[in-house]
Amino acid sequence: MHLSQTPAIESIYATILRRNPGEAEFHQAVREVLGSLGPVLAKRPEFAQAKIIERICEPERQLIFRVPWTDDSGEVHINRGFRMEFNSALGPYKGGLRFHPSVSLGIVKFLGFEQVFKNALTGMPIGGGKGGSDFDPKGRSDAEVMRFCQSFMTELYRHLGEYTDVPAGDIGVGGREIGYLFGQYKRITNRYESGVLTGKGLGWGGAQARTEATGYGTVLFTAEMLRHRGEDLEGRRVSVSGSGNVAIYAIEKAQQLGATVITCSDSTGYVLDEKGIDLDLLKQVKETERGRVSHYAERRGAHAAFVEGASVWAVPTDVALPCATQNELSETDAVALVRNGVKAVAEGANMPTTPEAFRVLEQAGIPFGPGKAANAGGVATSALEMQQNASRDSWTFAHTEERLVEIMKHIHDTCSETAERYGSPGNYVAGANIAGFELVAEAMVAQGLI
Ligand code: NDP
Ligand code: 2IT
Repeated sequence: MHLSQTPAIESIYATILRRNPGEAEFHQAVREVLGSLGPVLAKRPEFAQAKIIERICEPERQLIFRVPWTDDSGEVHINRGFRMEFNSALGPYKGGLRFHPSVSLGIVKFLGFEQVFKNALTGMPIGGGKGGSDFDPKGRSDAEVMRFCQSFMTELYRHLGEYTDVPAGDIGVGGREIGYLFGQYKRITNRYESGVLTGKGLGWGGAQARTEATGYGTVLFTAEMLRHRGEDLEGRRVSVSGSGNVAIYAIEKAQQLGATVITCSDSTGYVLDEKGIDLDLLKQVKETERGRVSHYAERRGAHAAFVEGASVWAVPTDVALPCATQNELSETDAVALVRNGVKAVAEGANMPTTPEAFRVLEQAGIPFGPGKAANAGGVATSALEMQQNASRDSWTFAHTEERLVEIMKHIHDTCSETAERYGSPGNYVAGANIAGFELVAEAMVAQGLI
């Protein structure tokens, strides 16, 4: 399969495959970006001369470490910790931590790679990084999660700093985990360095609207895509996958904009709620009780049905927002969405759409917001949290949300104008990849051989 018509890029990609064996998700993420870069190299030979693509695909630093901890019965467990410090041309490494049994080197590398371009698109001074562990927090007590976080930070702290590397949450890492991680960092370093982590509690350095920002931003991006076609979300049926941080606040913003959100899901199946998701109940089940979406359906009664083990994308909908995890929207799903008349798709999760599914949507002319643009509101608001921490200030929810709205519009317009400038009008994937790449590449060229 040809990446683009550029043999030079084919050869770079072949080398990346050889040097990163078995890292399927990383290969997929690299292939998608490199597939957009042929026209950039043609226009800007200085990037090829400086071997920017080869350098940008190689993380600046890769950390892998042992995380020993004891469970409540005293049994010893050993997990693996990762931090991918991918690129610092635009600012300190910035990106979340994921705690999930599937976390591996290839997953963290793909997430770190995506983060580099996403963070550039925000226009904020943040480089790209990502980390995590194959630790599974599901079913663990608060005390177990705390001991794990303390052990994880006992190794990671030496690599962090508000000017060096600033983690945040991702799958399996929310406010509780950030609290335990921050406490241990402060204890080891004897510094109240607020800006070393984002997603903190509102009473101790966290930013208003950070919890909401990824989901809100995804819907704001979707609304912008629709607006450019003379449409909006009012009265639309929206399908969301996942039921975690991103999904919950995507549902909230879509409802605020007049849509009816009919689905949510977790790894066991999906809920179909034709009257529209009852968000208070979903928050109670997921955020307070850490329960499953099947519990939501049981409590919602006749309005909602829980469908076990099936794909949420089989449900007819106007707008699809995948907000769970990578490769959750397959080619078959995309065919079903198109057949059922979907009008827009935007990725709240990172790389939830397979390349084959994207091709189906592209051929059908469906506006498609790639994760590195559509879900960038989370990390952008993390950068706003860092800004508030640096100035020892704290902004109101309304002010922070206003900034988020401006940022998402800026990202949308940057992608749209860049796609147009490089001959792919309406192609947000090309626009996001090229605009993110140009910003990082220009900084790398200016900073010498780094
Ligand atoms: P949460 O842990 O809060 O929620 C994750 C949700 O996705 C859960 O409903 C979970 O179901 C589901 N899920 C996770 N793994 C799988 C899997 N292998 N198969 C099926 N379902 C799965 O995470 P977030 O909401 O924070 O993250 C969701 C996505 O958004 C991720 O791709 C993340 O990288 C991305 N993202 C997150 C940002 C943030 O600020 N948090 C910012 C930008 C992107 P279950 O409980 O059954 O596992
Ligand atoms: O994928 C992402 O952008 C995140 N998990 C959020 C990163 C951050 O630093 O806020």
